[in-house]
Amino acid sequence: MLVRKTPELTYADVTPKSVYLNRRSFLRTMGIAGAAAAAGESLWKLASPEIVHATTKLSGVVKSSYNTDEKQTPYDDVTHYNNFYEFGVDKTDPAKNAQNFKTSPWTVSVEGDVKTPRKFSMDEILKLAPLEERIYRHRCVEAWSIVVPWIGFPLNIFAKLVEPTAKAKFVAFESYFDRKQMPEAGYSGLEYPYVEGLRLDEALHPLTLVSVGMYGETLPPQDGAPVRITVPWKYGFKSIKSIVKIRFQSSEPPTTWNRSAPREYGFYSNVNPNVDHPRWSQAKERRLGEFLRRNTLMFNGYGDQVASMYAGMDLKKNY
Ligand SMILES: Nc1nc2c(c(=O)[nH]1)N[C@H]1C(S)=C(S)[C@@H](COP(=O)(O)O)O[C@H]1N2
Ligand SMILES: [Mo]
Repeated sequence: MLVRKTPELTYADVTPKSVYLNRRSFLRTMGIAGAAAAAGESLWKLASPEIVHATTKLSGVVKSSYNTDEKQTPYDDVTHYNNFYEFGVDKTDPAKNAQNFKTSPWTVSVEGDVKTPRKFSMDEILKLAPLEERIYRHRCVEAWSIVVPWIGFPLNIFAKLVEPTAKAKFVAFESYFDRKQMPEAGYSGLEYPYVEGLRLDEALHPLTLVSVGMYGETLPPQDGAPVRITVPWKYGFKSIKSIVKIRFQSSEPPTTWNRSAPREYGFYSNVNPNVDHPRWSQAKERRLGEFLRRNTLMFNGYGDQVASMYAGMDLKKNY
């Protein structure tokens, strides 16, 4: 079984240099100038396999009141330093291996203990609610962090449409999985499809976002196209990518990393600088593109909004 490596990030690790090196060797081996001319494509586009999957601008995006004013992480870092184990375990793998991921047609089934279960097409999802820009901090359990301008709407919009019954106490999420499109998945040692879950109150919290875009455009495949969940006060692995199912249910759903290593990853996984990972400290983090580490904040800095949901809970036990 593959386990996460101890995060010993150097500056080189947070600079996706390998991407540029790959681009250059691709150029050399392809004799690209001729190919580009023949295809009527720009040289740069043909030489950059990682931007084959086109993103499109999202219009009518409104500003949100939940934004951090911290400096946004450059797009190139957010799209070339990813965890998306279905497409490989190295941080630079998803940018390379997810480009031909087929994200259309796409439907998300919202089901379970609800009055009116419904399947939503991507076109429907894009029109469900005003799309907001949410500039969130994102803290990976591996002690790196990013600031991303997501585009989306609160997950509670889905709940209003399907009306969970009194039985619903949790929400389970499931990612798309297709071994043919994700041949690298086998190397990760994880069970697929990737699954995650939230308690009902966490899922309905206004900060919990259904993300359909970032940096003004639709999501690139390596960041979870065409639709993912973003939960900013929890470790990054709770923010499940490329979802096809949202299920309201009475029992606590299994989650991928908890299944794989229950001693290391709990169900709640709230960002908590005071609870070490069994193999490393969570007190500090490295913002991609920065050299000096910063202190990790309780609930990733969203304590004012979310701490009351955990009142009376022992967060050392419920990690
Ligand atoms: N389906 C799926 N979702 C996933 C993952 C994954 O491997 N598969 N990795 C998680 C982890 S560990 C992190 S840190 C974030 C990374 O999101 P980003 O690449 O958009 O920054 O996605 C999360 N969602
Ligand atoms: Mo992560």
